[in-house]
Amino acid sequence: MSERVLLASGKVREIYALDDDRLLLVASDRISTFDVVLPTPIPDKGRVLTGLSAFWFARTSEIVPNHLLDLGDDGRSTVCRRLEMLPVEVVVRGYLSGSGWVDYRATGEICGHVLPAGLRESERLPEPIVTPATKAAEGHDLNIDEAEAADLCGADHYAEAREAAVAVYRFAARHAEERGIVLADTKFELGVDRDGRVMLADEAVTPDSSRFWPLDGYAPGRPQPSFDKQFVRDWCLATGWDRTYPGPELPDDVVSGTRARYVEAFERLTGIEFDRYLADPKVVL
Ligand code: PZK
Repeated sequence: MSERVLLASGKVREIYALDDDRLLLVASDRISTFDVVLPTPIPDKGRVLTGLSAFWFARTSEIVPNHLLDLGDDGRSTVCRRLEMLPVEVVVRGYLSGSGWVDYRATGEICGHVLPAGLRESERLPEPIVTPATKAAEGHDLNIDEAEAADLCGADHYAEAREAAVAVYRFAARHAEERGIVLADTKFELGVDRDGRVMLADEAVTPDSSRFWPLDGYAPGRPQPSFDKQFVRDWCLATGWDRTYPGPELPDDVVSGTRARYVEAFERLTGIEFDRYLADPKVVL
């Protein structure tokens, strides 16, 4: 008997308190593009993201402990340890894209990291870099440098968090590349338990917290297509949508094509048939 008390609601998921020590995270099938949640869900998207997170948590627990306690039979909910969350998101970037590319082009730096001159959009960086961000008022992320992140988290907690994040990124990026997916960057959220242990929380290395690019056709010098959302983005923009609320309803072929891309990402990365996950989610653990 666990009463669920809604703690927070994100764009595409909810988080409930079960008791003082445990939370329930539930991933919906909602999809956002250009920061707008669309009116049409993508069936099983929440299950794909939940299964991928659980897969990575299970395979990286020797690198860094994590908040995962149990995976629900519905495939979209997880029971997690309740932590004191660090007030920064820890983004690890292995490639030059998004706000990193914007900042690099303007200044030659990203979050205080001075990079070699002449890098192209989407190019692989000499080494992965950590670019922390804070949640600004309107839900938008504000990039900060690592000294500010250390001030906000405490130097020891930040140092542990960033080392864990880089190690998990390296593990996941290598695994993904062997399966035909470039893990361009990924955002981690970490927290601290009662005993002061830094742990990975939230979701881990999903398409919603990362940039996944198809390795086939990867070429620096231009933006790369998103492994999961490119059909949705292309279709939405082709309608003439101005990227403000509300977004357009998606036609069936865009929904089914996008679902297929999420399922393909799950199957390539986990090596597990998605139907097996639906029958018994714990196969990813
Ligand atoms: C926590 N969020 C963000 C996630 C939302 C909002 N293990 C944890 N302990 C304490 N707090 C959190 C977590 C985790 N994960 C995460 N907010 C609080 C978030 C999902 C849906 F609406």
